[in-house]
Amino acid sequence: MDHHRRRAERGVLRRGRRLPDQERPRTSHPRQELLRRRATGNAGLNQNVDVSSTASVIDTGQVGYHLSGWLGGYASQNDRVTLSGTFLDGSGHTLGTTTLGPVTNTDRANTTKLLSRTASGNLPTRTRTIKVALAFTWSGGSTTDGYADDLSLTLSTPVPAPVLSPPPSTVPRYDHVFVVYMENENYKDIIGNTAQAPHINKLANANTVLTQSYATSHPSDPNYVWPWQRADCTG
Ligand SMILES: [Ca+2]
Repeated sequence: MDHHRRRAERGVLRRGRRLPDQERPRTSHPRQELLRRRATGNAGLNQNVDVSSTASVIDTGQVGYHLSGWLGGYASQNDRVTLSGTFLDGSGHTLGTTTLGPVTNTDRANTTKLLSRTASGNLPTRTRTIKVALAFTWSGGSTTDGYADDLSLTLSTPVPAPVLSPPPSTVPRYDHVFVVYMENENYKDIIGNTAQAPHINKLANANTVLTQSYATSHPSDPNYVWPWQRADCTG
């Protein structure tokens, strides 16, 4: 994400390059990060874009925005998606909105596909935040089949990244950290096995068990190095 271009966050919605065969939209548009919801019901996804760092330019009233996206749905079902941008002042009050879609089943001629939708204009003066919201509306069937892809919000002026000011930490430092490795037994053979491993289970029950921590490879040597490298520690 550069300072010219802000994209809506994907977040809780499933993303992927493919849909199930029976629901794959027929479009020549190359999908990169398709958004859809799987269960029934409505859903929303929001991202607040802080543009306060370019306030002085916005307040001239000459900063343009361009909101765009590919919106669609499944067959004759009217499951649909709306993309909106809400312009907020420094107190969170709404100064204006712009909306794309929804693309209804009628718009799609009851076929499964995505259609391009765009909106442009000038930011209201005093805009400090742009709330980008994606709203999925369920109509029928066993899944919510509104689709959205290639969502983009572009401003005509650079937006420098806001300066972050982390609060001072009040967490005390550890004087020492001891790590004890025990291996050659499977997790399930130890945790819960109070008959053969009463002490480790007592420790586990009284403290924290990292249930999503996994070995990186076999044999064991790389596992001693991996926790201390400052790379991806999620495995
Ligand atoms: Ca549906």
